[in-house]
Amino acid sequence: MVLTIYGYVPAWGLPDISPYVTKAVFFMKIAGIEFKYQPENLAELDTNSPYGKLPYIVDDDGTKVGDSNEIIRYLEKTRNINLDEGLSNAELAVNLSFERMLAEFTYWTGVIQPRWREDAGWETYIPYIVQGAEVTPPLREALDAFRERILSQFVGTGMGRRPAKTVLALYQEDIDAISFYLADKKYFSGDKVRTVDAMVYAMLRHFVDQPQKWLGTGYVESKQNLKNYLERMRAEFDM
Ligand SMILES: N[C@@H](CCC(=O)N[C@@H](CS)C(=O)NCC(=O)O)C(=O)O
Repeated sequence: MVLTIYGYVPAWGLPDISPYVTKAVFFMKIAGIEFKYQPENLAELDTNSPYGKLPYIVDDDGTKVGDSNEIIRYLEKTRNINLDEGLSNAELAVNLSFERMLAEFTYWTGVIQPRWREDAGWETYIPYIVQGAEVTPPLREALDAFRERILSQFVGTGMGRRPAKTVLALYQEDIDAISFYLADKKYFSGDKVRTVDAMVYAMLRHFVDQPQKWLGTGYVESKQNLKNYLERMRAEFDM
């Protein structure tokens, strides 16, 4: 048996519609870890997943781990992997800050706003979520209930109460920061691929590849260094 990672569904040439699942998958690809991908039964998400969120993994000995960061820490320990070897504490601190910014802030502006808050974005999203299946009234009801679940979190963070233009400005500030920090480096943290690249690359790919058109569409692509970085990562790791 091989390690299994549970996600939603793949889409747009990405391993999963969730950036966190994508990040964990990208980490395993960069680190050369073998895994199997399995779509989760959403009706059982709260009971199956340690935190009621995706991703989670089940290792070949049955160990279950939830949360992309905990998964990475677990894999580092059990597979004796350290992509961050040689980085100073200051470099690690900067990487952690960008990681947290993308995961806990930019995610809401650049993923939740276009896909879940905006009605047109939601209608665009549905066929991908159901993978082309017929949307019967009960399925539509279940999808809309899941949308409400996500939107209540969005409002809970306060981001979902802000006007679209404010959300856009915050999104652009974060993208600017990533572009400035990357500068002309090969990878996000220097000349070697590091753990942080799994997150930076996963999130940027989601912002660029998602089909929902919104005010932020095209902003990442307006930065030549981010475009080069995406092309480099894609070519080098075939992901
Ligand atoms: N901190 C978690 C975040 C995971 C997360 O928020 N996943 C979203 C999908 S992108 C989710 O499963 N949401 C369902 C819910 O919150 O009800 C991680 O890094 O894995």
